[in-house]
Amino acid sequence: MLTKRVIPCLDIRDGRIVKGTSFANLRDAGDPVERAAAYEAQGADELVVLDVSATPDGREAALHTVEAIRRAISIPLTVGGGVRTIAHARALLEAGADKVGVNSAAVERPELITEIAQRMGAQCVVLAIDAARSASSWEVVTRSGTNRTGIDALEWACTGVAAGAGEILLTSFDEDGRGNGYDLQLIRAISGVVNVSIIASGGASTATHMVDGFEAGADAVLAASIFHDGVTSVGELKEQLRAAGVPVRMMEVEP
Ligand code: 0VR
Repeated sequence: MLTKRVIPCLDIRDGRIVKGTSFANLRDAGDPVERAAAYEAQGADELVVLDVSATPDGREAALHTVEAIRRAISIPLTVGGGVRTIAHARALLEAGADKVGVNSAAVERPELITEIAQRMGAQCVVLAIDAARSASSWEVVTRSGTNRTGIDALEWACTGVAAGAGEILLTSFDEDGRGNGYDLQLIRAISGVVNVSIIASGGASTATHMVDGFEAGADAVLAASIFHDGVTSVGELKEQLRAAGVPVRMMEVEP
């Protein structure tokens, strides 16, 4: 069985880590480079960096942040936030990202997924789906949760994978930042309609939440708040996941 991945997420605005609840009420949560290096040392399998800057200047700063993070870590790095063109995706990959995440721009123009996959490989394309509960399913939300698209998240996942997405970063808008666990029904529903890896995101605060996420069909678990707030470390979580029978990569302990 493939090892399951634990992935910290750095939401970055103007060069600083920020964190909120359902993408709002953002508070400062530290220095990106320092936290990235700390998470790798704790045993993180990958890192996701999400640029949530609101201005073009912020976007420019994000490229420099990606370069600085790349110099500090050697684990796989996915970068998303505001990726709208091939040129932007290429700039992020040249700055050191291994994969790029696309959300809003892909919803508006699904061809973007195919364009990136064809030029850089499907393994580079992470389709970020932010999903909010609706009356009968889940709805895709874009632009940092401010735009409810009316698009069914399950249908969009299928469309995105058919267009060339190599992986899905699945964030529950409702559970983001609340620490009550992932939206397990959402993970179960999406994993039932696509055959690419799913990274669960939004709401995890304990190892049990992560075990539940894996059992619901996730191949990897992402978290932000619990790591930034020091609730636990990646290493402690992985010890608990291993004790629960989850195949995780454990750090070699120095002799
Ligand atoms: P927690 O582990 O619950 O803190 O959340 C993990 C993950 O959902 C968030 O780090 C991230 O996806 C939230 N996303 C966005 C945003 C945060 C602030 C502003 C915008 C966005 O557009 O996704």
